[in-house]
Amino acid sequence: MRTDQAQPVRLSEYRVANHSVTTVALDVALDPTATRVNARIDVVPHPQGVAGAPLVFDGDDLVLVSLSVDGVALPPEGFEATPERLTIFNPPARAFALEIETRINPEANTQLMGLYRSSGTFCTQCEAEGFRRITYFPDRPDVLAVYTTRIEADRALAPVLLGNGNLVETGDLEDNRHFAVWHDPHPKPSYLFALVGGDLAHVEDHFTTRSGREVVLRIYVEHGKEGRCAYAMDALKRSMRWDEEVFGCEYDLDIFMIVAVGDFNMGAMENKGLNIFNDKYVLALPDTATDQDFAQIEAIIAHEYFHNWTGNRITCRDWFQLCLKEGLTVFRDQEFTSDMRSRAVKRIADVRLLKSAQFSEDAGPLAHPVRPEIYKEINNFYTPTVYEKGAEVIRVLKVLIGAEAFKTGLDLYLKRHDGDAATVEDFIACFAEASGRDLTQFFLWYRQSGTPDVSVETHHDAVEGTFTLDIRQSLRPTPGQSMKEPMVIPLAIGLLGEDGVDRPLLTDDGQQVAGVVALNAERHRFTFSGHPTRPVLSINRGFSAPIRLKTDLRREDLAFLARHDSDAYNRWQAMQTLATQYLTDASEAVRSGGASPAPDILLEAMRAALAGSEQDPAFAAQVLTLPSEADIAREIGTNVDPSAIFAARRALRTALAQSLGDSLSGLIERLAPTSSYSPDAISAGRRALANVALDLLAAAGDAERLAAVARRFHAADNMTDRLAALAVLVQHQGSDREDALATFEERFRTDPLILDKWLALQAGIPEAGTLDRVRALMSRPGFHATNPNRLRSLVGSFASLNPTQFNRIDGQGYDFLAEVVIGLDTRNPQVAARLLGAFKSWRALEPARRAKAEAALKRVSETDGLSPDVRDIVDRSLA
Ligand code: 0A1
Ligand code: ZN
Repeated sequence: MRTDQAQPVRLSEYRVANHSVTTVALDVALDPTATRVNARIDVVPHPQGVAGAPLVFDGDDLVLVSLSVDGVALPPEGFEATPERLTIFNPPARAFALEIETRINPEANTQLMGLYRSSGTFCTQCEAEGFRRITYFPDRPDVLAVYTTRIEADRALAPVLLGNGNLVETGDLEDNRHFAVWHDPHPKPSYLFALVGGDLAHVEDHFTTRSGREVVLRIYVEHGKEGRCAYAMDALKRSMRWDEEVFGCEYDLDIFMIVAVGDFNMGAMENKGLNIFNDKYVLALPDTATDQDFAQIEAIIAHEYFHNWTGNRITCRDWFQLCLKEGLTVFRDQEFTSDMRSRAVKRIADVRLLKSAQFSEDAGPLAHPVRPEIYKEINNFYTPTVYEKGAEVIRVLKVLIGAEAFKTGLDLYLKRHDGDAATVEDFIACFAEASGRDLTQFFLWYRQSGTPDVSVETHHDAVEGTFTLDIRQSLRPTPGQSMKEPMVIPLAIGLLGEDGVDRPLLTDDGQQVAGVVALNAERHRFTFSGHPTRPVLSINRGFSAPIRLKTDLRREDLAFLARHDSDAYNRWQAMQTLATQYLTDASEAVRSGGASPAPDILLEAMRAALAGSEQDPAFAAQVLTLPSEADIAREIGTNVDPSAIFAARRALRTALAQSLGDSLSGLIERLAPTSSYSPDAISAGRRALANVALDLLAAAGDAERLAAVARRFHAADNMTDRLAALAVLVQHQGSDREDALATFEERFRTDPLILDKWLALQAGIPEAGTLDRVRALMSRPGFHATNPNRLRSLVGSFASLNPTQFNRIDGQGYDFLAEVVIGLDTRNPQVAARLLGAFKSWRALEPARRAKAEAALKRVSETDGLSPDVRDIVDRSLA
């Protein structure tokens, strides 16, 4: 077991491996507690490596059984094998074959890295550094090799044996054993290796690629769950077609497999030809999955599939380049969803996620650049910054150089670097070449952490007919970066006339300009002519840059933009800004005991949005969803009092329920379904709007309205409506809540994935009794405290989605999380470290809570034998 002595790894210290590997033949005899692994590894000294250097391979928790070079066993003085490292002191200075036998215990593997068992199925997870838990290897992404995997097992225990690539041979062995041999012709890094053995069912389909390759598609699941795979399969076929049409990327093996497992640390993994998924992102039927689940399944199936090119065919030179595959693949899956569903609604959802998960990371002690330059534990860098901001930065690039040069650059990248382990520099060079632009300053988006602040002051000169924007940018210091340079920031803009229509953008000498202004210095002035009357500025349209924006727009202007902006994203943003401004003022008033501001303008804007809502229900659902408590806390920034925010938000919701009640009820009636459930985007949008309206309508706690919600809960014929009604009921004390929770539990008691939703809703109840409820749920018999999905649903939801209860003034919320993290760390450090990340905004709290949070973090820090994962997070959090 590794403990907390990790040394930092630095980008500046990258060196090629002294030994590279051309081919790997693995022979794995599966056994629950004693799996034998024979690896034959063809090694060559790297021409750029240190000549005559010892061979050093990585290991983690390994037991060496035997070792030979070119078929001859090595004498004990010729090597050293520890659980963490294999060193051969004088390896041959030419190509040679290394044979390594190790013994591993999948049953005892609770970290879920390397080879482990999930409900009896053998499966692997090798990204980032899990392959070294199977055999000794240069476990780094720039060592690419061709793998052949032979797997054998007891036929009854594991009738299904899967590996990367194409199946080349199967056969029977003595003692009811059997084997399968898989060969993957595409050189790959060890993190993309996978194997699966178990008693699984599958569904099968086919896909013909544009050049005529026939591909078998299979999804493997537990027996009895075959009927829940249809949506995932359909999403896979649409992803394959779309990637050919939009990016020119074609699949390159004869079979593509997805295996769903119940115990998985993350969402899914793009192993070559053999994706392994958290079953939450595969299994779905109308009665078991919400619209949001369907949308997530579609996006994650696409994401993992798209990695086949961006990640697998072109991989990363080292883990500092993680955004090279993740940012780009998120960008690609976002584009896919935009094409499958509504582009504007997808953009809004992505920006919501970026702000809630990434802006908060950037503002706290865990801030790091999209491409970090130092890490202690790479598992802690699978972050919203690398993924979501990594995708945003690519979008910034596209806005800066234009869609055409962007496409040329990407085509060039896919062609030039096919088969490479590449860097972010390699990637950006393709766009510099395609656009003829110097992208040196743009590269700061990868190097500087933190969210740029941009402020805009406007000035209208009625006599001259000019409208001037004075724009300033700044970037606050972040851990390890006290000085910052100005960034290049493209801002898409429009100027609306009194009629709500965009006016032409004319410079002061009368030239018409396109709708993007780019900042590249600390201050800029842009003057537009032809405005005898004051226009209303719409800026950062489509969220063209991931910045925190302050403007001098008045509340009336924001309400005007919410109604008229031709940019749908900015119509939504205007309403959010209006609501956020109101709620920050109202929270401060609650805190100081002053009078709350009048919400009139906001109420009117919401009323107007409601009136037009049926034209685009999915969009309207977003507009009518108020900023979350965490959104408001982020806006306030320092000295945050979660109780005051909650009170202000609840008062606004009550006011909205009272003032818009009739319109909301009418809307809900008109949105009632006329046909049976379908997960398509249009139907999902109608349900989303109805459920947002339902939630608002019940906000005042009116008994009659709550009874109507309870009826809706009992009558629902799909999980979306059932869960939405339950989510409303749990917010309100009383018997309806407990009845509904009991009904739900009774109905879905045998399905842990569905009960996760039930756990998450209870963890989110904003009442003092919730912590006891969460503790009680944790100790109920069906709760497997080692399963990542269970933990995330209960503990993760409590810590991240229940601001008033996690931030209890008595500090018990923090103590609870610390206790769970300490207990879990010895079994699953990765998940423990992720849960601990819920403390990421602790320094922004008001002093009393801040002291309690700090004490809890210190308790974690003082625990003996912490994993490197938790040690890294707690140290950075306290630094
Ligand atoms: N590459 C995967 C994410 C992933 C990372 C680490 C894992 O190990 C526990 C698992 C998955 C993706 O981007 O989907
Ligand atoms: Zn990914």
